[in-house]
Amino acid sequence: MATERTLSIIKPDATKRNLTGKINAKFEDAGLRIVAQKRIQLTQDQAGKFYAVHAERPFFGELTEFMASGPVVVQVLEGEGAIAKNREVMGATNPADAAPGTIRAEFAESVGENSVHGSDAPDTAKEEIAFFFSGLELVG
Ligand code: DAT
Ligand code: MG
Repeated sequence: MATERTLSIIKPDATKRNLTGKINAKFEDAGLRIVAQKRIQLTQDQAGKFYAVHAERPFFGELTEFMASGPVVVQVLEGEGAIAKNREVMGATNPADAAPGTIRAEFAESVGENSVHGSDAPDTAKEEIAFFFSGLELVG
């Protein structure tokens, strides 16, 4: 499998509870390398642009309000099959369905406040990395 990069976000519920280090340890233990990382505050409008694919969903307002409710840590993870591996380490969207040991099983509070985002495919990973990081911030 090829080396890939994927976009990860540590969401406001997790940054508020000071879980950035514990979540990063899960990534590193799984063989993912954090090759770019920054802590930022999104506006609801920016969160809406990032999650535009969900604009018609009934939870869109709740989702964008939550994503703007506090700081997030956006990061690029790199490794063999990083996109799928990250989704595995994250666990299912709803923490009630997430496998034991996954980030969402251990830390998520609800389906909405579920601690992490991860890109779901090579095309979205590329778009989502470019949404947050410039070429200068991405060393080889
Ligand atoms: P994922 O984050 O696992 O890729 P998704 O892309 O289906 O899940 O949805 C994006 C985010 O939207 C998800 O992390 C939390 C929120 N969300 C999804 N389904 C929801 C629901 N039924 N109620 C509230 N928020 C929801
Ligand atoms: Mg998704």
